[in-house]
Amino acid sequence: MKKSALQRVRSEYQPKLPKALQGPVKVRIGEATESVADQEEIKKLFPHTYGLPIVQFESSEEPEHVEEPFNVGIILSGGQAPGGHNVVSGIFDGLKRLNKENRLYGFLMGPSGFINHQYMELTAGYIKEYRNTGGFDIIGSGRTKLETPEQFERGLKILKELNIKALVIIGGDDSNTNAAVLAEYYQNIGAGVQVIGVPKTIDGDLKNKWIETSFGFDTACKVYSEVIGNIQRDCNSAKKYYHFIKLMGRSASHIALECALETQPNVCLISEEVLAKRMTLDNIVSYLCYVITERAKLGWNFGTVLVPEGLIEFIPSMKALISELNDVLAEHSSEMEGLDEMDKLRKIHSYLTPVNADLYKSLPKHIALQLSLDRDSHGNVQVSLIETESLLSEMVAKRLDEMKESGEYSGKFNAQHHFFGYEGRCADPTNFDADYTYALGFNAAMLINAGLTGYMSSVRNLTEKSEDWIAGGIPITMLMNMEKRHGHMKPVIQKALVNLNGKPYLKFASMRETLALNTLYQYPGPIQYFGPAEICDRPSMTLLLEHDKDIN
Ligand code: FBP
Repeated sequence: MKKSALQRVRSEYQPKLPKALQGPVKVRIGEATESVADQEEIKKLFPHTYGLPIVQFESSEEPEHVEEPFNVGIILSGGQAPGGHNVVSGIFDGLKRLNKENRLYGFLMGPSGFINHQYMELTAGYIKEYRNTGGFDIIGSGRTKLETPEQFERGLKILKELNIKALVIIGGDDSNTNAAVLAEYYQNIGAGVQVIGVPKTIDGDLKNKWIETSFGFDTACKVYSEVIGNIQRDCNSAKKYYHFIKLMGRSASHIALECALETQPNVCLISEEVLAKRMTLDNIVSYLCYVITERAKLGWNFGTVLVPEGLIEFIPSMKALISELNDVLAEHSSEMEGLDEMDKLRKIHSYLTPVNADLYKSLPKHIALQLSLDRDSHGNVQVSLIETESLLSEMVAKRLDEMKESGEYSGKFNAQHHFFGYEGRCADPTNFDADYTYALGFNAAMLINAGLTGYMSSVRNLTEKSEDWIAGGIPITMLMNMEKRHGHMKPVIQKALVNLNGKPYLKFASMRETLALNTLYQYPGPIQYFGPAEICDRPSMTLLLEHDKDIN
C-alpha cells in the first residue's frame, strides 16, 4: 500500500492510554444496573446478562493473571467511523500485553463474515499498515443483522474451530443490541464465549453517563465543519446563493448541532426541536422564509442552512406516515416486488389510512419514492437517501414566489445543495478519536481478560487529559428499552437524541436569532495532527459543553 507523506508520519503516532491501562489492571466492581426503561420485559429477555454491575479498571501492583493464551474474534459492523482501525490495534496490543501467544481474528465484511466463516488472522505486520488511519478496510464492514439462533450457531462453529473465547462487536446501537442478544444466547447455552461491544457511530447517538461519546463523531464533525466553513467563505464572497447542507446522523441531530456550534451558520434545524414543538413542514418553510426575507431587507441574498439527515422522521405528521409505511412495507413487501415506480406508489397509497394517504400523495414523487425504499436490515428508513435539503429549498422557492407576488418579498433566491456524510466517515481520526479508539480497544481486551460478557467498553472523563480517562465496562442491557421494529416489539438500545435541556442545544438556541440576521460565520479549518494541544487535541464542542467546559 503506497502511503502519502502525511500517512507515513502519522503511522508513527503512538496513541495515549489512560493511566489505569498503562500497566497491570485490577477490576473494581460497582453497583448493579437496570435498563433505561421497560425493566421487567428486558429482564425476562436477558435473564443471564441483565442487571450486571458497572466495572472500572484501576492500576494494580500485581502482574496481570492470564492462565492460558486465548484467541479473540472481531467484527466491524454498520457504517464506517474514524478510528475503527485503532480499536483493532488497541485490542491487538492489549491481547499481546496479556500474553504474546494470544491471537486476534477478524471476520470479513461485518457480521456476514462471522456467519459464513470468512475471516483472517490479524498479525502485527498487517495491523501496522492501518494504525491511525481512517476506514474499516482492514477487514471490511457490513450491515447484516445478527439475530437468529441459526446464525448464532453457525458463528459458534467457527469460534470453536478457531478456539476463540471472546467476540468483540464494534458497532452502533443496532449492532450493540445484537451483541447483547448474542451474549445472552451464548451464556444461556453455556457456549463459553464472551461477547463485548465497542460504541461506534459518527451519529453520536450512542451515549449516556458512561459512554460519553461514540467514536468517530469527533472526526466526522471536524471534517464537515471544515467544509461548511469553506462553503461559508464562498457564500460570503459571492453573496448569491443559499446553501442547503444536509448532514448525516440518521435520527439524531448531534452532528448538525456540533457543526452549527463550530461554524455559526444562518440556520441549523434541529429535528428533536421540530418534534417537541410539533412543527409541520409548513412551519419549517415559514421559518426559513422569515430568515430569507429579513436578510433580503438587509441586502443579503445569501446564507447557509444546516439540515439534519433525519429531519423528515421528526415532523410529527411525517413520522406517523413513515411509521405506517414501515408496517405496510413489512407486511406487503412481496406484493411490491417487480412493480414499476408508479404502481408501487399506488399500491402503497391504497394501504394507508386516509390522513397518511393524503400526505403521501401531496409529496413530490421523488420524495414519496425515497420514503418507500426498502428499509435497512434493522428496519430503519434509509434517511441518507431522502433529499430533504432539496425538498426544503423547493418548498421555500415556491413560497418566496408567492410572497413576491403579494409584495412581501423582493429579494433573489438561488439555492445550492450539499450532502455531507460519506466524506467524513473514513477520515484519518483526530488525535482525540485516535486515542479514544485505541483506549476502547485496549480496554475491551481487559474486559475479556476479566471474564465479562454482555459488556460495552467504556472510557470516560474524556474532556480531561487522556491519561486521566477512566476505563471500564457497562452491561449493554442497561442501555435497552422495547421498541417497535419491523412491526414487532423488540429489545433495542435506546437512541440518545439531542437533549433540548442540554448545554449544547441551549448554547446554539441562545445564538440562533443573531446568527440568522447577521453574517457571523466561523471557519474552523482542517483537522490538525501536529501542533499545540488546544488545536490538535480539543474534543467536540458537544462534549465540552456537556461537561460544563468553556468552548471559547
Ligand atoms: P451506523 O449507525 O452504523 O454507525 O451508521 C451511521 C450512518 O453513517 C448514518 O449517519 C447514515 O444514515 C447511515 O449510516 C448510512 O448508511 P449506509 O452506509 O448503509 O449508506
